[in-house]
Amino acid sequence: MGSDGAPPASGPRLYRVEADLRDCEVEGKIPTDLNGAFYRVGPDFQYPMHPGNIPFDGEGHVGMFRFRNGRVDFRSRFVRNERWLAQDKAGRALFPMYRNPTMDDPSVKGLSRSTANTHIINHRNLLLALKEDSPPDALDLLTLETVQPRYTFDGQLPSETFTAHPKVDSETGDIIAFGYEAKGFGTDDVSVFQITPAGKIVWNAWIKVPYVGLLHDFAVTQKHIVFYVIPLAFDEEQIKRGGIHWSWDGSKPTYFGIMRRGGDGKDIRWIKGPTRSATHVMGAFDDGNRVYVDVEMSESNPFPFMPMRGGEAWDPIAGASRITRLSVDMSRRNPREYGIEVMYPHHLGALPRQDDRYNTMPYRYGFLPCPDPNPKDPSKRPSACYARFDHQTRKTQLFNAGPNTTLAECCFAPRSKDAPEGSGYLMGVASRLDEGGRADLVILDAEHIDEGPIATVKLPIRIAGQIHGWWVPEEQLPTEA
Ligand code: V55
Ligand code: FE
Repeated sequence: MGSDGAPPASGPRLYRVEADLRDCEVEGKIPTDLNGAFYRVGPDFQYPMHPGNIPFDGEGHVGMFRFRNGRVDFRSRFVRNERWLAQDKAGRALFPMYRNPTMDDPSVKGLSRSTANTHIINHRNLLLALKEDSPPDALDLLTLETVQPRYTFDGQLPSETFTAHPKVDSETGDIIAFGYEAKGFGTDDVSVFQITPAGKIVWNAWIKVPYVGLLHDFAVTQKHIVFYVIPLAFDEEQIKRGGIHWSWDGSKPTYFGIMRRGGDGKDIRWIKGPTRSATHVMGAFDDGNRVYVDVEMSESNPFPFMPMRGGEAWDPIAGASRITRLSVDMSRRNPREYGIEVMYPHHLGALPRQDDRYNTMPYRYGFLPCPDPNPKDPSKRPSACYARFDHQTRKTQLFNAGPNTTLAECCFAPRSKDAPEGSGYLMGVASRLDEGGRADLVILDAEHIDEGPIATVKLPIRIAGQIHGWWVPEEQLPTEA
């Protein structure tokens, strides 16, 4: 997870502050063509973290920056799903270990284990809060009240789970999504499906993975679907010992799996590759017979809190990721390997984004939070930056958030529905460590991020940490007075 929202070094173990702020203070000027809402979600523990548990298991806390005519309101709420409500009633944690149901309190049998803490998207008139081990929870887009916990698309959801990284088809607006461990805990079944904007599931295929690993994100192009199986693998022994779901098994290869969209999944080709980690996709596209998938890639376990299966120490250098272009020549009947090209060797970072209107298409611009690649004073901790990459020229632009600040993932908002790629705003939450983690939402011109913020929304408080965020333009929000 991003290191934003850092708690102070001392004080209570929990934060949990739900907020409502009208007409927030702004430095600079909110552009009048920025209308809609920026949603974000991240883990915020409801009860103190159980020993041995990890930050990825905190309860989902959703934040909304609502932009209207140059003004902005902020609201945040916990997702009041089955888990949160049961724990609230009991007054204690009932799901003490990340994705380990053997540790659950017996009273919660049959309830959804979802924390809903990873990603958030709008669908029809709902906001779906996502955790990849469970179905979504549906919230009201404006009040952030949980209106339909365990949302199954009116019973159509073919999988027991739903990814945190659905994609939106650039042509149809359909959602392409999948569930892994789709037939239950630890199963090697993956269900892939397509949902229309009206909420009808119009395509579903089933595949099996070579081994059960963290299948956090995937890539969708106009013709293909690509999975990437990494050695953060299901660890049955560790689970029996009361530990978390995954450990890093450095003896395992990666598998790059490609299938055609619209088929039955039997055509999937698994291509073996070197031991690597890749958790997030920046963008993916077809070009002739080649399929390209741009990911954040590291040589080993990127998460210090995920155990190493061999007991070795976590390695921060091998765990650092870079934007890396993977590609496969699909004109060969049996591709034996996939291409690996590190695109920007000097920029280390995770949580890449693009202009999401290009989810399935050739794209030119990508964005990434990264430490300053050229710090002026190398003896100090490098400042947090956002980088903007132009894949056509391979040139980069940098926004530097200044000292003692962390930056959450950024999110792109187009200037208008039909604006050219990358024309619009890039926003993200900066946490000021010298001010107890107080939050600023920084708004940049996405074509000139090096010019600094156009506007900064100054919150008076720290807000919950963020994993991912999502922009919803005004025309996709319900009308309100
Ligand atoms: C990620 C985050 C998760 C998780 C699995 O960034 C992978 C990746 C916040 O939870 O459960
Ligand atoms: Fe993610």
